[in-house]
Amino acid sequence: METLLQSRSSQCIEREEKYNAHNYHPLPVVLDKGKGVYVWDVEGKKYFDFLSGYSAINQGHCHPRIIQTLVEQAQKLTLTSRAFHSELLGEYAQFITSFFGYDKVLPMNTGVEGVETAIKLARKWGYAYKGIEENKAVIIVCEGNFHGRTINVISFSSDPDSKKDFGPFVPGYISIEFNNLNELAGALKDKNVCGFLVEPIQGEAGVVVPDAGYLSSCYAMCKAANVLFIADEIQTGLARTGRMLACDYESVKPDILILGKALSGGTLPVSAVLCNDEIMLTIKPGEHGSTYGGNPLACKVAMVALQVLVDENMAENSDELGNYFRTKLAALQSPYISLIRGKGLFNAIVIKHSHKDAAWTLCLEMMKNGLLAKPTHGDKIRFAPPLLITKNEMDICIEIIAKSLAILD
Ligand code: IF1
Repeated sequence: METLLQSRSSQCIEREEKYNAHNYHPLPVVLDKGKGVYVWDVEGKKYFDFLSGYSAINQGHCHPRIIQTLVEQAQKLTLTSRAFHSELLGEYAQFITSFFGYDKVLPMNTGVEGVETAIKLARKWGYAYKGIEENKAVIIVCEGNFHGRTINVISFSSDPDSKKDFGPFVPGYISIEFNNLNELAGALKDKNVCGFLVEPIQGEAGVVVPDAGYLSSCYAMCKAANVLFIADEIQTGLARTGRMLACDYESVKPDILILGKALSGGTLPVSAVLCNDEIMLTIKPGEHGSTYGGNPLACKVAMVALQVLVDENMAENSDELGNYFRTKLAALQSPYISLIRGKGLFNAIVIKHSHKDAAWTLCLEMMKNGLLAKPTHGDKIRFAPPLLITKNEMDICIEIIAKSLAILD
């Protein structure tokens, strides 16, 4: 029976291989259901989800309040386009701008659309308020960044896999080392610089946490150079790192804040760019937009997704359980874990082993033992469960990780 049942997963994988692009290399697990911190595969096997849709499912799979809101609104009005007003857009815009303390929001859909929008706003602002010569605006970015996969955004990626053979690329970016204030100081000397775009913690690079004080120093240096500090909190934001925003750890208020992923609780693509009027009003009617941006369904869902984070104290839980997780993981004293790093429930380990695919092997073993996580950039494994995980559940997960490490012996 087990063999027969297993064929269902392999049939699903075969069909996907045949008809779907091969732009990912997923773990060999086929998911069918999700609830809270758990997912089930097509054979009914249960797993802890330690990826959370790359931090899009901070509120947990199929959160009841979010799903109820989604279903109710979906039966009323889903899309008007921005050719007409919808009552929900104004309600949402007021809600989210007051939630984060900005004058205005520009609603988009995917995270990379949010990043593109922020880049457009920074350039517009640079020409209008900094007197930068037209088509000369420059934005400083960090090596190791991940901000999405459009041609413009991969133009400033330092990851060869993200950009090889996708050229030609878009000019107007200076790349500096992340967590290096001297390099930022040097780049800020360029009078054509209008913005500094940074992830407060670099996610895809393997949850790279900068030195304490780095963000606040960057912010101060940008202010002194009349340059916009642009925070990509698409992955680090929305309680993932133990604060509502990772920038909150240093009381930095970005000039432009970019949100995505968990802004919908993992139900549909919703992103948002927040800033004050001087910057936001540089974009005039007809100069930017998207078919689905600010649609009523997204507005309604995003408000409840944000409210759930607050009502269920998810930032506090992320902070507490994140510390607990790193402490318990370190206590294993595994010879195969050379580094544990992260903030809140945004963590990663670096695997030390003679086999180059050891991280993948460990992830396959954890999958067999009921926990789903995936390597990033070869030797790092990201651990990012939904933020409602309990201490008891975390204890079970630590045991699964400890037991699975034996595969590397
Ligand atoms: C993939 C990881 C990658 C992001 C930050 C913008 C975006 C992302 C900080 C773009 C998206 C996703 C994309 C997905 C895998 C995942 C990811 F870092 F989260 F692990 F790729 F690096 N800024 N991250 O993390 O948002 O347009 O995707 O909504 O492309 O493989 P998006």
